[in-house]
Amino acid sequence: MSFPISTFSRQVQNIKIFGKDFLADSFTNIPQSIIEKTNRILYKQKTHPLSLLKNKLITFLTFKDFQLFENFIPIVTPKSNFDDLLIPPAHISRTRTDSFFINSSHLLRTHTTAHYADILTQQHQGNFVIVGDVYRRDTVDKRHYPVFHQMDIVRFFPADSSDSFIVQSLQSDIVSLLNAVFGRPIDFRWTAAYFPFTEASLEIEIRHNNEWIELLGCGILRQEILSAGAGITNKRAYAFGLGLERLAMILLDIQDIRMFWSEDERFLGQYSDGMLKKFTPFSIFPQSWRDVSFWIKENSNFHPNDFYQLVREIGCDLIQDVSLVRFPFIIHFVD
Ligand code: FA5
Ligand code: MG
Repeated sequence: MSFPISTFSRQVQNIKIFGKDFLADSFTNIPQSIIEKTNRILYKQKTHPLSLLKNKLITFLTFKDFQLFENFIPIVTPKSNFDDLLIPPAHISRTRTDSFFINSSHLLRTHTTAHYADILTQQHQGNFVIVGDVYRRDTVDKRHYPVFHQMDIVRFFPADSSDSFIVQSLQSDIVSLLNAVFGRPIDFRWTAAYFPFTEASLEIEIRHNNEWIELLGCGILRQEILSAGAGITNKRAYAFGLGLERLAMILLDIQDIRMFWSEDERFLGQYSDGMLKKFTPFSIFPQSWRDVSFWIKENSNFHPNDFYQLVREIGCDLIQDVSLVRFPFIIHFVD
Protein backbone atom coordinates (compact mmCIF):
# COMPACT_ATOMS: atom_id res chain seq x y z
CA MET A 1 0.00 0.00 0.00
CA SER A 2 1.35 3.48 -0.69
CA PHE A 3 0.25 6.89 0.50
CA PRO A 4 1.10 10.16 -1.20
CA ILE A 5 3.09 12.25 1.23
CA SER A 6 0.42 14.96 1.20
CA THR A 7 -1.97 12.46 2.88
CA PHE A 8 -0.17 13.06 6.16
CA SER A 9 0.11 16.80 6.00
CA ARG A 10 -2.70 18.51 7.86
CA GLN A 11 -3.86 20.69 5.03
CA VAL A 12 -6.76 23.13 5.17
CA GLN A 13 -9.57 23.73 2.69
CA ASN A 14 -10.70 27.23 3.53
CA ILE A 15 -7.99 29.35 4.88
CA LYS A 16 -8.41 32.24 7.28
CA ILE A 17 -5.36 34.39 7.87
CA PHE A 18 -5.39 37.88 9.39
CA GLY A 19 -9.19 37.77 9.29
CA LYS A 20 -9.24 37.23 5.54
CA ASP A 21 -10.80 34.17 3.92
CA PHE A 22 -9.07 32.41 1.06
CA LEU A 23 -10.28 29.48 -1.00
CA ALA A 24 -7.86 26.59 -1.30
CA ASP A 25 -6.97 25.41 -4.80
CA SER A 26 -4.53 23.05 -6.44
CA PHE A 27 -1.65 25.34 -5.42
CA THR A 28 -2.49 25.33 -1.70
CA ASN A 29 0.25 23.79 0.44
CA ILE A 30 0.12 25.84 3.63
CA PRO A 31 -0.31 23.70 6.75
CA GLN A 32 -2.18 24.77 9.89
CA SER A 33 1.09 24.82 11.89
CA ILE A 34 2.41 27.59 9.63
CA ILE A 35 -0.84 29.58 9.69
CA GLU A 36 -0.57 29.56 13.49
CA LYS A 37 2.94 30.99 13.32
CA THR A 38 1.67 34.05 11.43
CA ASN A 39 0.02 35.24 14.67
CA ARG A 40 3.14 35.26 16.81
CA ILE A 41 4.80 38.43 15.40
CA LEU A 42 7.95 37.87 17.48
CA TYR A 43 9.73 40.94 16.15
CA LYS A 44 7.20 43.20 17.86
CA GLN A 45 7.22 41.53 21.29
CA LYS A 46 8.95 44.09 23.47
CA THR A 47 11.53 41.89 25.17
CA HIS A 48 11.87 39.11 22.63
CA PRO A 49 15.54 38.95 21.53
CA LEU A 50 14.55 39.35 17.84
CA SER A 51 12.70 42.54 18.68
CA LEU A 52 15.60 43.82 20.82
CA LEU A 53 18.01 43.09 17.97
CA LYS A 54 15.72 44.83 15.46
CA ASN A 55 15.75 47.93 17.68
CA LYS A 56 19.52 47.84 17.93
CA LEU A 57 19.87 47.65 14.14
CA ILE A 58 17.40 50.38 13.27
CA THR A 59 18.91 52.83 15.74
CA PHE A 60 22.42 52.42 14.28
CA LEU A 61 23.66 55.85 13.25
CA THR A 62 23.61 55.41 9.45
CA PHE A 63 20.08 53.98 9.37
CA LYS A 64 18.37 55.76 12.25
CA ASP A 65 16.51 58.26 10.07
CA PHE A 66 15.40 55.66 7.50
CA GLN A 67 11.63 55.19 7.35
CA LEU A 68 10.62 51.93 9.05
CA PHE A 69 7.97 49.70 7.44
CA GLU A 70 7.11 46.86 9.81
CA ASN A 71 3.36 46.53 9.49
CA PHE A 72 3.00 44.77 6.16
CA ILE A 73 1.16 41.49 6.66
CA PRO A 74 3.03 38.48 5.23
CA ILE A 75 0.40 37.66 2.59
CA VAL A 76 1.63 38.74 -0.84
CA THR A 77 0.95 38.05 -4.49
CA PRO A 78 3.35 36.28 -6.86
CA LYS A 79 3.59 39.67 -8.57
CA SER A 80 5.11 41.46 -5.58
CA ASN A 81 7.15 38.53 -4.29
CA PHE A 82 8.58 37.56 -7.70
CA ASP A 83 7.54 39.50 -10.85
CA ASP A 84 8.25 42.99 -9.53
CA LEU A 85 11.70 41.77 -8.51
CA LEU A 86 12.45 40.35 -11.98
CA ILE A 87 12.49 36.78 -10.63
CA PRO A 88 12.09 34.65 -13.76
CA PRO A 89 8.94 32.51 -14.30
CA ALA A 90 10.85 29.24 -13.94
CA HIS A 91 12.67 30.19 -10.71
CA ILE A 92 12.60 27.45 -8.06
CA SER A 93 11.24 29.80 -5.37
CA ARG A 94 7.98 30.08 -7.33
CA THR A 95 7.22 26.39 -6.90
CA ARG A 96 5.04 24.64 -4.34
CA THR A 97 8.08 22.67 -3.16
CA ASP A 98 9.87 25.81 -1.99
CA SER A 99 7.22 28.30 -0.90
CA PHE A 100 3.99 28.28 1.11
CA PHE A 101 1.07 29.04 -1.16
CA ILE A 102 -2.33 30.01 0.26
CA ASN A 103 -3.65 29.47 -3.25
CA SER A 104 -2.46 30.22 -6.77
CA SER A 105 -2.89 33.97 -6.32
CA HIS A 106 -1.48 34.43 -2.80
CA LEU A 107 1.51 33.14 -0.88
CA LEU A 108 3.39 33.91 2.34
CA ARG A 109 6.26 36.24 1.46
CA THR A 110 9.55 34.42 1.04
CA HIS A 111 11.53 37.60 1.73
CA THR A 112 10.85 41.14 2.93
CA THR A 113 12.16 42.32 -0.45
CA ALA A 114 8.59 41.51 -1.60
CA HIS A 115 7.48 44.97 -0.42
CA TYR A 116 9.84 47.16 -2.45
CA ALA A 117 7.21 47.73 -5.14
CA ASP A 118 4.51 48.49 -2.51
CA ILE A 119 6.77 51.16 -1.03
CA LEU A 120 8.11 52.58 -4.28
CA THR A 121 4.68 52.88 -5.88
CA GLN A 122 3.58 55.01 -2.90
CA GLN A 123 6.04 57.49 -4.42
CA HIS A 124 8.28 56.90 -1.46
CA GLN A 125 11.65 58.19 -2.59
CA GLY A 126 13.60 58.15 0.69
CA ASN A 127 15.78 55.54 2.38
CA PHE A 128 13.81 52.79 4.10
CA VAL A 129 13.91 49.68 6.29
CA ILE A 130 11.45 46.76 6.17
CA VAL A 131 11.13 44.17 8.94
CA GLY A 132 8.91 41.10 8.88
CA ASP A 133 8.41 37.37 9.23
CA VAL A 134 9.13 35.36 6.07
CA TYR A 135 8.25 31.79 5.13
CA ARG A 136 10.05 29.08 3.16
CA ARG A 137 9.90 25.34 2.72
CA ASP A 138 13.50 24.56 3.48
CA THR A 139 15.86 21.98 4.95
CA VAL A 140 15.63 20.93 8.60
CA ASP A 141 18.72 21.89 10.58
CA LYS A 142 19.76 24.14 13.42
CA ARG A 143 20.05 27.26 11.19
CA HIS A 144 16.95 26.86 9.00
CA TYR A 145 13.34 27.19 10.06
CA PRO A 146 10.24 27.50 7.85
CA VAL A 147 9.47 30.86 9.46
CA PHE A 148 12.21 33.37 10.10
CA HIS A 149 12.69 37.12 10.11
CA GLN A 150 14.36 39.48 7.71
CA MET A 151 15.31 43.12 7.66
CA ASP A 152 15.79 44.81 4.30
CA ILE A 153 17.48 48.19 3.99
CA VAL A 154 17.44 50.41 0.90
CA ARG A 155 19.66 53.49 0.66
CA PHE A 156 19.48 55.97 -2.22
CA PHE A 157 22.34 57.77 -4.00
CA PRO A 158 22.48 60.52 -6.65
CA ALA A 159 22.10 59.24 -10.24
CA ASP A 160 25.70 60.05 -11.12
CA SER A 161 27.17 57.86 -8.33
CA SER A 162 29.47 55.20 -9.73
CA ASP A 163 29.02 51.47 -9.16
CA SER A 164 32.24 51.31 -7.17
CA PHE A 165 31.18 54.20 -4.90
CA ILE A 166 27.81 52.57 -4.16
CA VAL A 167 29.33 49.12 -3.54
CA GLN A 168 32.00 50.62 -1.27
CA SER A 169 29.33 52.47 0.73
CA LEU A 170 27.25 49.29 0.93
CA GLN A 171 30.15 47.23 2.21
CA SER A 172 31.36 49.81 4.69
CA ASP A 173 27.82 50.50 6.02
CA ILE A 174 27.27 46.77 6.59
CA VAL A 175 30.63 46.20 8.27
CA SER A 176 30.17 49.29 10.49
CA LEU A 177 26.67 48.10 11.42
CA LEU A 178 27.95 44.65 12.38
CA ASN A 179 30.96 45.97 14.28
CA ALA A 180 28.63 48.27 16.23
CA VAL A 181 26.22 45.41 17.04
CA PHE A 182 29.02 43.13 18.24
CA GLY A 183 30.95 45.93 19.93
CA ARG A 184 34.17 44.61 18.33
CA PRO A 185 35.58 44.04 14.82
CA ILE A 186 33.89 40.96 13.35
CA ASP A 187 35.61 38.15 11.43
CA PHE A 188 33.84 38.23 8.05
CA ARG A 189 34.25 37.46 4.35
CA TRP A 190 32.40 38.60 1.21
CA THR A 191 31.25 35.99 -1.32
CA ALA A 192 29.86 36.49 -4.83
CA ALA A 193 26.09 35.93 -5.08
CA TYR A 194 23.27 36.25 -7.57
CA PHE A 195 19.89 37.94 -7.05
CA PRO A 196 17.69 38.80 -10.06
CA PHE A 197 16.93 42.22 -8.52
CA THR A 198 20.50 43.41 -7.89
CA GLU A 199 23.70 43.78 -9.84
CA ALA A 200 27.13 43.38 -8.25
CA SER A 201 25.42 40.99 -5.84
CA LEU A 202 27.25 39.83 -2.71
CA GLU A 203 26.71 37.90 0.49
CA ILE A 204 28.53 38.33 3.77
CA GLU A 205 29.49 35.43 6.00
CA ILE A 206 30.61 35.71 9.60
CA ARG A 207 32.97 33.30 11.26
CA HIS A 208 31.55 31.85 14.46
CA ASN A 209 32.96 28.86 16.35
CA ASN A 210 35.11 28.03 13.32
CA GLU A 211 32.16 27.92 10.89
CA TRP A 212 31.25 30.47 8.21
CA ILE A 213 27.61 31.50 8.58
CA GLU A 214 25.77 33.34 5.80
CA LEU A 215 24.15 36.45 7.21
CA LEU A 216 22.84 38.62 4.40
CA GLY A 217 22.55 39.21 0.67
CA CYS A 218 23.03 42.61 -0.98
CA GLY A 219 23.83 44.57 -4.12
CA ILE A 220 22.99 47.60 -6.25
CA LEU A 221 19.25 47.60 -6.95
CA ARG A 222 18.51 47.13 -10.64
CA GLN A 223 17.42 50.45 -12.13
CA GLU A 224 14.33 48.81 -13.75
CA ILE A 225 12.92 48.23 -10.25
CA LEU A 226 13.22 51.88 -9.31
CA SER A 227 11.91 53.19 -12.60
CA ALA A 228 9.02 50.69 -12.92
CA GLY A 229 8.08 51.21 -9.25
CA ALA A 230 8.12 54.94 -8.69
CA GLY A 231 9.39 56.22 -11.99
CA ILE A 232 12.63 57.04 -10.15
CA THR A 233 15.21 57.79 -12.81
CA ASN A 234 17.25 60.40 -10.98
CA LYS A 235 18.52 58.11 -8.20
CA ARG A 236 20.34 54.85 -7.66
CA ALA A 237 20.14 52.61 -4.59
CA TYR A 238 21.80 49.78 -2.77
CA ALA A 239 19.76 47.13 -0.97
CA PHE A 240 20.43 44.39 1.52
CA GLY A 241 18.39 41.68 3.22
CA LEU A 242 19.57 40.25 6.53
CA GLY A 243 18.43 37.15 8.46
CA LEU A 244 17.64 38.35 12.00
CA GLU A 245 17.82 34.85 13.57
CA ARG A 246 21.24 34.20 12.05
CA LEU A 247 22.62 37.42 13.50
CA ALA A 248 20.96 36.81 16.87
CA MET A 249 22.33 33.24 16.99
CA ILE A 250 25.89 34.45 16.50
CA LEU A 251 25.55 37.46 18.80
CA LEU A 252 23.82 35.67 21.66
CA ASP A 253 25.37 32.21 21.20
CA ILE A 254 22.03 30.55 20.55
CA GLN A 255 22.79 27.14 19.05
CA ASP A 256 19.40 26.32 17.60
CA ILE A 257 16.99 28.45 15.58
CA ARG A 258 13.92 26.73 17.12
CA MET A 259 14.73 28.46 20.40
CA PHE A 260 13.27 31.78 19.13
CA TRP A 261 9.80 30.19 19.12
CA SER A 262 10.07 28.97 22.70
CA GLU A 263 7.52 30.27 25.19
CA ASP A 264 9.55 28.84 28.04
CA GLU A 265 10.30 31.35 30.76
CA ARG A 266 13.83 29.91 30.95
CA PHE A 267 14.35 31.42 27.49
CA LEU A 268 12.18 34.55 27.46
CA GLY A 269 13.10 35.36 31.07
CA GLN A 270 16.74 35.79 30.05
CA TYR A 271 15.75 38.87 28.00
CA SER A 272 12.97 40.31 30.18
CA ASP A 273 15.25 43.20 31.22
CA GLY A 274 15.57 44.24 27.56
CA MET A 275 19.30 43.50 27.41
CA LEU A 276 20.84 41.50 24.54
CA LYS A 277 23.12 39.15 26.44
CA LYS A 278 24.68 35.73 25.81
CA PHE A 279 22.14 32.95 26.13
CA THR A 280 22.52 30.39 28.93
CA PRO A 281 21.38 26.94 27.66
CA PHE A 282 18.93 25.01 29.82
CA SER A 283 17.96 21.86 27.92
CA ILE A 284 17.73 18.76 30.07
CA PHE A 285 17.04 16.37 27.19
CA PRO A 286 19.85 14.27 25.70
CA GLN A 287 20.14 14.10 21.89
CA SER A 288 18.56 11.10 20.23
CA TRP A 289 18.90 9.87 16.61
CA ARG A 290 16.39 7.92 14.51
CA ASP A 291 16.78 6.39 11.05
CA VAL A 292 13.78 6.53 8.74
CA SER A 293 13.60 4.83 5.38
CA PHE A 294 10.91 4.62 2.73
CA TRP A 295 10.40 3.88 -0.95
CA ILE A 296 9.84 6.52 -3.56
CA LYS A 297 8.16 5.37 -6.73
CA GLU A 298 10.29 5.96 -9.79
CA ASN A 299 9.30 9.14 -11.67
CA SER A 300 7.09 10.29 -8.79
CA ASN A 301 7.24 14.03 -8.23
CA PHE A 302 8.55 13.63 -4.70
CA HIS A 303 10.67 16.54 -3.45
CA PRO A 304 12.75 16.33 -0.25
CA ASN A 305 11.08 19.56 0.96
CA ASP A 306 7.76 17.65 1.09
CA PHE A 307 9.35 15.21 3.50
CA TYR A 308 10.92 18.00 5.56
CA GLN A 309 7.54 19.65 5.95
CA LEU A 310 6.01 16.32 6.97
CA VAL A 311 8.73 15.96 9.62
CA ARG A 312 7.92 19.45 10.90
CA GLU A 313 4.21 18.60 11.00
CA ILE A 314 4.55 15.35 12.90
CA GLY A 315 7.69 15.92 14.96
CA CYS A 316 6.93 19.60 15.60
CA ASP A 317 9.91 21.34 17.14
CA LEU A 318 11.40 18.22 18.69
CA ILE A 319 13.37 17.59 15.52
CA GLN A 320 16.49 19.62 15.00
CA ASP A 321 18.19 18.02 12.03
CA VAL A 322 17.29 15.78 9.10
CA SER A 323 20.05 14.41 6.86
CA LEU A 324 19.17 12.99 3.49
CA VAL A 325 20.95 9.72 2.68
CA ARG A 326 20.14 8.38 -0.76
CA PHE A 327 20.17 4.62 -0.84
CA PRO A 328 22.03 3.64 -3.96
CA PHE A 329 19.64 1.04 -5.31
CA ILE A 330 16.71 1.61 -7.59
CA ILE A 331 14.18 -1.16 -7.28
CA HIS A 332 11.63 -1.71 -10.02
CA PHE A 333 8.19 -2.90 -8.93
CA VAL A 334 5.60 -4.32 -11.24
CA ASP A 335 2.28 -2.55 -10.51
C1 FA5 B 1 17.12 37.08 0.16
O1 FA5 B 1 16.12 36.69 0.75
C2 FA5 B 1 17.18 38.41 -0.55
N1 FA5 B 1 15.85 38.98 -0.58
C3 FA5 B 1 18.17 39.33 0.17
C4 FA5 B 1 18.49 40.57 -0.60
C5 FA5 B 1 17.79 41.76 -0.37
C6 FA5 B 1 19.50 40.55 -1.57
C7 FA5 B 1 18.09 42.92 -1.10
C8 FA5 B 1 19.81 41.70 -2.28
C9 FA5 B 1 19.10 42.87 -2.04
P1 FA5 B 1 18.55 35.00 0.90
O2 FA5 B 1 17.63 33.97 0.37
O3 FA5 B 1 20.00 34.74 0.77
O4 FA5 B 1 18.32 36.38 0.16
O5 FA5 B 1 18.19 35.27 2.41
C10 FA5 B 1 18.75 36.35 3.13
C11 FA5 B 1 19.18 35.89 4.51
O6 FA5 B 1 18.07 35.27 5.21
C12 FA5 B 1 20.25 34.78 4.48
O7 FA5 B 1 21.52 35.33 4.28
C13 FA5 B 1 20.08 34.18 5.88
O8 FA5 B 1 20.67 35.01 6.86
C14 FA5 B 1 18.57 34.24 6.08
N2 FA5 B 1 17.90 32.96 5.80
C15 FA5 B 1 17.64 32.41 4.58
N3 FA5 B 1 16.94 31.25 4.70
C16 FA5 B 1 16.75 31.05 6.03
C17 FA5 B 1 16.07 30.04 6.82
N4 FA5 B 1 15.39 29.03 6.27
N5 FA5 B 1 16.08 30.18 8.18
C18 FA5 B 1 16.71 31.23 8.76
N6 FA5 B 1 17.34 32.23 8.08
C19 FA5 B 1 17.37 32.14 6.74
MG1 MG C 1 21.50 33.43 0.43
